Amino acid sequence: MTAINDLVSYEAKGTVGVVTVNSPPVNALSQGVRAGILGGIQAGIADDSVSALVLTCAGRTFIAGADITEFGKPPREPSLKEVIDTMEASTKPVVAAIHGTALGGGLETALGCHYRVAVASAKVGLPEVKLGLLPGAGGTQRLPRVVGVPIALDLITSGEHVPAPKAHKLGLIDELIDGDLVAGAIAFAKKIVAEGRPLVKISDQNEKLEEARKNPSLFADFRKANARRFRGFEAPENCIKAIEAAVNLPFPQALARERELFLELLAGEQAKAQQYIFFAERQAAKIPDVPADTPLIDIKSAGVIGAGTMGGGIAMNFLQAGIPVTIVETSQEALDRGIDIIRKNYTATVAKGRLTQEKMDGYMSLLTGTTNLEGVRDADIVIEAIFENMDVKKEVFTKLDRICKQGAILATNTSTLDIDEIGSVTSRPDYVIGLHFFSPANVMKLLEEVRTKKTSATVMATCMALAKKIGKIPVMVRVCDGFVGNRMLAKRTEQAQKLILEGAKIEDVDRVLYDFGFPMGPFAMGDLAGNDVSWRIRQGKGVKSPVADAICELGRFGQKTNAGYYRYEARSRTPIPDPVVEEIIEKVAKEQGVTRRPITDEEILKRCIYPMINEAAKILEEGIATRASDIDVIWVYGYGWPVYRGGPTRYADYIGVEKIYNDLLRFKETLGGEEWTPTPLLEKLAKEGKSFKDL
Ligand code: T1G
Repeated sequence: MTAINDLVSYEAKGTVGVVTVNSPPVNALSQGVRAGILGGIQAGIADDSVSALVLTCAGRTFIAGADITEFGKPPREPSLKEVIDTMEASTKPVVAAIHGTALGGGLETALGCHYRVAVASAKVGLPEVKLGLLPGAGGTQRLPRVVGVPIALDLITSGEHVPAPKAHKLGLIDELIDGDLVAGAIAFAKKIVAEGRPLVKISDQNEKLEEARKNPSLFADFRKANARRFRGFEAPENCIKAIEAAVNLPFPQALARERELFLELLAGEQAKAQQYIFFAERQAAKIPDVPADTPLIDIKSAGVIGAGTMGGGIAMNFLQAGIPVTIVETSQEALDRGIDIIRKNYTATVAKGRLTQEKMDGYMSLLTGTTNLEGVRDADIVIEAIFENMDVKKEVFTKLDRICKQGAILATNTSTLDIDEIGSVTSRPDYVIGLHFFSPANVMKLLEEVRTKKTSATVMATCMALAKKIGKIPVMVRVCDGFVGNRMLAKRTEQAQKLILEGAKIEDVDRVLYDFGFPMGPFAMGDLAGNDVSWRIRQGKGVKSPVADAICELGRFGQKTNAGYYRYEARSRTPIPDPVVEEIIEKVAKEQGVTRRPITDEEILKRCIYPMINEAAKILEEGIATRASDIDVIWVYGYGWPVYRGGPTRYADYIGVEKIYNDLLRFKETLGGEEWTPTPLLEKLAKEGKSFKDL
């Protein structure tokens, strides 16, 4: 074994030279890794004792991409292009041996090899678009040549990971290896030499591009079909342009075009914001006062109390992770209804071809329904998802504390109530935690985990690890009214309600926030979620919201009643402005003596967003959130804040904290109201010319 450098080694194993990368955690293509691979390949080419080469990685995965931490720094030789060109030009076949996740530059490196083998558990993909980029080392040129333009367009603009068996069917992987990967790759290398198989240079293959050339509307059709999905993002369009170049230009020129389009994105604000969220998501998983080696509780089974919309969605997350669930309802009728909704959800996914019937049956086989709370006595974690009422929750937690085994975690899905108070009725407050899922619970990625004053480190560490296992992105916060997400949302809602009283049209407020990048505006969102949900919460707190209350008193709960802030034709989700609501607004404005006036889009946007940023600063002052970036993760994954704007605090840094501070003061002067007083932390940042990222 020869060490090429401290990250890459070369060893001749019989007649095959093996280049091994060993650069934890994910063998990212740092400068050292690139130099090491280049040196290893050159050593193998020069080694007369070998007739083929294998490129493999030690540790958990094949190369998982370029080293994102190097972005923004001056490029250093050798470039990935040089490494790939050297492999492709090799006179000896180079075989990539893939395990784990060969992603981005990792897959591009493998595509520069003549052949690729993988274990069945491996996955491959080009997820650069999720970082606001495009595959910048030939991926947009080589992938279409292997799988065809239509599939390449889907894979590159979605960034999805492709399991090795499917990649094998697509021709991306030449052979699936059973057993030891390196041994299998060496055997494969020997086989292709013995058979005299050609040195397959993907860059020379053009058959698949010819097929695309016969379909002139291919790209226009793809753009049209995905316009909504790509709305606001810059990277998908550049991905499409790079693939178009593959079809229309010779390889060298197309590669140069890919580079141009890549550098354009790399320099842009969107890529920086998306990479910021990539690291913020991972940073959020680290809790400063919970050591990384805290022992975890083994969660082998779960209980869910309540089979309503939330309980059913929560249960699905566990079923899909292979964790058996006992779901409890108060009546057989409610239980049957809840389980039927779960079944219908899966059936719909099977019908769309996104789930096999076999997998669905497997999930459903893990689900047990009961009307007896005793059914969760042996569960390792029980999540309560019942009516949002403190007395009812306290009653259930008192019973669960008596029923559940020692060491079981008792979690509540409450979105507003005080979890310290809920835990206080149990003998195990250190085993009580908030697990705030977002509706639909089986879809939304965010899991806002809420620690009480007594939640133990083991319970927190267990629930953070559990979140990943059930496919969620966890952020740990502390107890306050609305925790982090809903507390900030309340500020946006308050302003939205004031804006429509003061003269803004409902559809204008929704349009401004939709154009900012949210999936929909606050009023359309209310109609979708059901205006009665927040109405009940307001009633529970004795809080009034004149317009919102008025429409609910008319039974206008939203889409489910074909009328809310908007009206809806039967079986349609298209919001239609409704004069009835306009009249309600004008009546309330008159009763409150509000003088209505035209309101600009700029004022709508600032009044909806800036109070949220001010509240974020308060949340940080109070220690409710650990980091500003944690707040951004919550808003991107829980409320659809456009990821290409990085989240509320990163957006504040982009606009400039001082500008926001000055606008808050201006609104306080023109509109009045304590809600416009900048919080001390925001004032401090503004006056010191600092940003949230400096915290
Ligand atoms: N660069 C640097 N660090 C990375 C990294 C990367 N590409 N990927 C992961 N890490 C770190 C991560 O920050 C964490 O660090 C640790 O590794 C474990 O990651 C030229 C330009 C591979 C599926 O987009 O999707 O190639 O917090 O917690 O859940 O065209 O990491 O421990 O200090 O996520 O098991 C394209 C990004 C790059 C893949 C593993 N590649 N990574 O998931 O572990 S751009 C990607 C992932 C590119 C080329 C272009 C995941 C993973 P720490 P983790 P995981």
